[in-house]
Amino acid sequence: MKMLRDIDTEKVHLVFGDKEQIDFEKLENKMKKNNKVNLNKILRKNKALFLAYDQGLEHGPLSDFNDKNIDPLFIIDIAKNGEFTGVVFQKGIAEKYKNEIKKNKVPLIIKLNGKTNLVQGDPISRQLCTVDEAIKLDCSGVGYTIYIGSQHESVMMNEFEKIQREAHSKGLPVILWVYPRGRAVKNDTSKEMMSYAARVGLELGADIVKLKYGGNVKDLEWAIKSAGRTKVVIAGGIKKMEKEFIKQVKEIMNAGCTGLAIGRNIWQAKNPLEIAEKIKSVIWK
Ligand code: FBP
Repeated sequence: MKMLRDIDTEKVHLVFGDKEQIDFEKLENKMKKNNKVNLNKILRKNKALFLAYDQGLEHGPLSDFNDKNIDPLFIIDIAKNGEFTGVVFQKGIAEKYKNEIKKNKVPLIIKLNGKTNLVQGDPISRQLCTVDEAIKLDCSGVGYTIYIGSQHESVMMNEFEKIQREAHSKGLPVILWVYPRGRAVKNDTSKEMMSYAARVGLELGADIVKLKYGGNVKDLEWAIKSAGRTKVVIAGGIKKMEKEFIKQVKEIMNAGCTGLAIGRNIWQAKNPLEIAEKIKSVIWK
């Protein structure tokens, strides 16, 4: 048996006697090796606006939801009509509302880990969905949270390392929520903590790191520098007055962020599409 390599088409041929056939396994491995992470599906003109909706698991339905936004269909509708560059769901919602997500062509980002807020002490958030399951659900990216400063951070870092490797080998972008938390953390949005979180995103190989912003632009600029080639998006936090929120979006974008990954400030708003428009006009000005 002879092996021939066709450089131009990057195919690997096997020659049996005078019969030549393509070695599909080798071909697939080679393709995977060359696979570039595809961020295009979740970015528009290199900017992002993600609609986060994992709060049902993280906070419980009573604290965040009303009669409208408790329904995932309401969120899918906002994501579509508000032209968000991605919507973030846990796998349960992604599975149960698969048809509507597909029909509305909203780029799906599956959050691979999560936890409730019922457990006390240093937080730990374990993997609940695999990269392959997320791919089967037709996702365009995967997300994962690490609580740096928690005594359990190494467990999450280790889990994330495997996810990052697998996702990248399949061309899938990885968004890392990095939230400083636990007894060791005094102020989770201080300059030290924001930039540490950003740097963890870069060091662990995230394509995009999601941070909480404390309101000091200079600190954010340092955090963005610390993230190097990892893009930075900012979380929304609890619902704020619209004027105050838009002002913050301007600060965030002027500082050099790629965009936002927000939930409550959109789907708790009286008119979610109206505020989404205002945010978009800042991001894509
Ligand atoms: P919000 O814009 O609603 O703050 O959502 C961002 C987010 O990161 C969600 O993805 C997540 O559910 C939530 O915040 C977690 O917030 P916390 O851990 O601070 O309770």
